[in-house]
Amino acid sequence: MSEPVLFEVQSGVATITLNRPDRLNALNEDIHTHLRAAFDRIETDETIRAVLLTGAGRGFCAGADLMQSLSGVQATTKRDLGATLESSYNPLIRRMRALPKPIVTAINGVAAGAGMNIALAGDIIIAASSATFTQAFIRIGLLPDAGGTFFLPRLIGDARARALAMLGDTITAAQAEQYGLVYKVLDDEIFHAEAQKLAQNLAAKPTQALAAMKTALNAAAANTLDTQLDLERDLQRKLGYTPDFAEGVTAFIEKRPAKFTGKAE
Ligand code: T3D
Repeated sequence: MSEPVLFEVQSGVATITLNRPDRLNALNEDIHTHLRAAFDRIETDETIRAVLLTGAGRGFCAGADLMQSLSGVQATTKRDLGATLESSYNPLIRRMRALPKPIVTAINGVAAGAGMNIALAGDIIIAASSATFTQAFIRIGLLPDAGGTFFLPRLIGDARARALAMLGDTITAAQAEQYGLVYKVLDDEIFHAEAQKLAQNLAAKPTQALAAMKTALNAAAANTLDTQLDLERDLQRKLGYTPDFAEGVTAFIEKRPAKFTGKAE
């Protein structure tokens, strides 16, 4: 049987590929277990400086596996979905946002339900031209979870967020780009190669600065301007002592490309 999650590290990039293509990479406990292991490694391996999360086959991820986790006996008994979110989805979203390394979510195909919201938890979201997005929850009587009600209005505004969530409409990659849901749409033929290139570009950047950006941008959602200015000051103070700041300035003066190590000291 093939692994439900493929994990590969190359040139500072950890590539995670959800790998249940016949189920459009729907999430079951096995996938969550493998994702936890992947993030354990990413968090501790200093050679990993960027993450690429994508899917195998024609789907990115179709959300929770409705056949396995909500079928048969379980569907007829009352089930605590909050417990599933607490044990699997919420820790994943929290880890992705808190990870001090950039995450590219590369949406190669359909992204539905929690699959779409995991996509939105990435730092840079790119989509193949054939990708589609749907907040499928309403079709099964649920609300968007895995951070959907947080990410959607912030990315595309309240009006569109409410409509997508309440109607469960499917939007194309082009619409997602127009709404500001994704950074860029790329042709299917070049998508995987371009996604790798983007992740490798990030892996060669000053990692501490990227980590500080994540901290600041995550905090901005809840902070006042005063608090945010203080946070920027504190983070910039730390960055000023990193070897990558010294290297960046030296390279600028010497008119050569900078070679960043990503190290804190
Ligand atoms: O505890 C908890 O689990 C709570 C957490 C909830 C979080 C959630 O994510 S709830 C939302 C769950 N997801 C959905 O409701 C989406 C269900 N899927 C669909 O609506 C459609 O499949 C898609 C719109 C995603 C794609 O449609 P289409 O026409 O391109 O493909 P398809 O033919 O429907 O699917 C292809 C196969 O994948 C098919 O299997 P088959 O017939 O070829 O054997 C289909 O059953 C399977 N599949 C698709 N989505 C799921 C799935 N199998 C299990 N779970 C799925 N979510």
